[in-house]
Amino acid sequence: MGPCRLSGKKPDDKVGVCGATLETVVARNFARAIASGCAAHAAHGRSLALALRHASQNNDSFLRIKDEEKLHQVAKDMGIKVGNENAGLTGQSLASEVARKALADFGSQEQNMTLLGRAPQKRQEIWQKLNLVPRGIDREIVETLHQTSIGVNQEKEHILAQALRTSLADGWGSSMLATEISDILFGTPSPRIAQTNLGVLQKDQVNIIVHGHEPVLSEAIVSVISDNNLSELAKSKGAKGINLVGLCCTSNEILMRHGIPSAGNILHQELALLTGAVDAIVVDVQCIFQSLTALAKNLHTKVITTSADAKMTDAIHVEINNLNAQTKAREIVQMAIDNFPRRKQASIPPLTSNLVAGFSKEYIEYMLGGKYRASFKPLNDAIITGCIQGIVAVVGCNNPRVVQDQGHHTIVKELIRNNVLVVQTGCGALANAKYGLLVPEAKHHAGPFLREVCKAIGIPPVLHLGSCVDNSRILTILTAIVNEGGLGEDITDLPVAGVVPEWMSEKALGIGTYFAASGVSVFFGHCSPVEASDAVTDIISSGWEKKLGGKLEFEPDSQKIIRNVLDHIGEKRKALGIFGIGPHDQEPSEIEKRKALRRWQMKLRRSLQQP
Ligand code: MSK
Repeated sequence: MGPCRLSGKKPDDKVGVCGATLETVVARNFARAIASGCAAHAAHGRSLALALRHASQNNDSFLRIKDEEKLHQVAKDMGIKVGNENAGLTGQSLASEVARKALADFGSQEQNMTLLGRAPQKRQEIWQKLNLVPRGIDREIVETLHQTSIGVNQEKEHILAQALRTSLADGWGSSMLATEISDILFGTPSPRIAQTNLGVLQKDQVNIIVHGHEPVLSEAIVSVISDNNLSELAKSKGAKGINLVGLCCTSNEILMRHGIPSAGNILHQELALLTGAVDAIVVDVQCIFQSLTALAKNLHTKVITTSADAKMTDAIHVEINNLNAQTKAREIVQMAIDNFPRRKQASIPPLTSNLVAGFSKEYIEYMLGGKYRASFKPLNDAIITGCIQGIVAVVGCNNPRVVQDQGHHTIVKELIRNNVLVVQTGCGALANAKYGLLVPEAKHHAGPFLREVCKAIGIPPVLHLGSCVDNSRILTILTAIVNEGGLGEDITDLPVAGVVPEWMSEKALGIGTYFAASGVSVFFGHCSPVEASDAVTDIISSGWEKKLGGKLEFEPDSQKIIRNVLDHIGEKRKALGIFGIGPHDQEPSEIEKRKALRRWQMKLRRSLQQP
């Protein structure tokens, strides 16, 4: 009995000791992985909701309301009365009510969650009709774990429907809450120029890496790092200063809000330590390799854990909470400074690339129309005229089963060459940042249409949208495009797709599934977690596509993924009846291209002239 994997057993008539069929076991394991991924985002979202509550109750906390406008928007979307009229709430009391409602979303048992109402009306109706509306974040995760335990839910479609429900509680629930509350507390991102790759480490400075996911730790360190006393202490130990850098998704958080350099994505964590130049690596939760402490034994590097949820054998534990964050952050920086004289040989590869990080839905609206005419119209017009063929989110991890960053780079380069605007989050964003695709100058890699759009607006062809919880920004952007009009009535009508070339984490499966449930088709690379069962593979691809408009496909060949994505975009454009119909290899003529471009430029000018 167990673990229920039935590995190597095919065809589907093989069963486990309890009679569980291969397809039931595969569906259960897939649903469990999704629940686990969603639980990671749930813990992240909850910790930010608690941070917001703390900020609303403690005037002297380092946690403050930094973006009032975002607070008001989120409050309105949660159905809270804002402002002084009609007993509306403002300031601390408003923040407190938003925190209360956010926390209630986790514990809710039967009500719909607060931010689900942001989705297009048609999408909400599909969820209602298919009985996929999540009842509460924690409840759906618990339900999935219960239903997939021995002898409970045995019908593959029913198990997979529960996986969809759970993923929706993540995308439109915990991840969205994490993103929105991070913006409220630390500021909504706007583009910043920064650097990435191992060359951001400095030979003559105290190097501190922050690694993990939740922004409270990194923001606490950022808030103390320029303290004069700490700089003086560093100088007294022979260092020229203190160099704070990020890694993995924590890096995305501080890149997009402070422009703090990034040492790279997940597979750089051991490499960074191997330079011998890291005086402390400070971690919280998720994607942190257990190998770090074993590696650090051969070096002078201190590995410091900070989360009550995660300890590592042989690491130093300095627990950070909302009350003590700044004091403990100062202690951690001092430990790194004290460690600097113990540094022996350091060898830092001279590799850095510039990137522009920090495009949010709010900034995209602003960049397309200015403060008074903020709008998605020019973007919709660019899609309608064919200047932008579609939008593809290329997201997710690195995986040592494949060459690091190769999948991300190959796919993104080909998509932008085909005039597809790419948005990236997480480790994928850092992969292409290293290749120099996240700067406006990268427009020369883009097709002629997209290049002109990038030139007119002054953006890179690949937009950095944040960390892995910030995939929820993509949901709000797609909803804004639908609401702007001209491209159908639902997310699934849009010429968009998701790609996860080097997926590894269960979180990536959760994210892909909430996109499919929201109507977006998602193409995963390298291997399939459900390949043992053709029946399950069919349900999550053609089965979900019929019901939801979105599907999951697993394809190891990057070239095939590119073709599938471009064909998918072509089909969506055809269904909308807009210019640029047809497969990607049928290039429009030069005259058609020039006409389309002129049409879009005129529309852009007109929309900028409107009062
Ligand atoms: S860190 S989940 S490896 S994107 Fe968010 Fe990167 Fe994947 Fe971890």
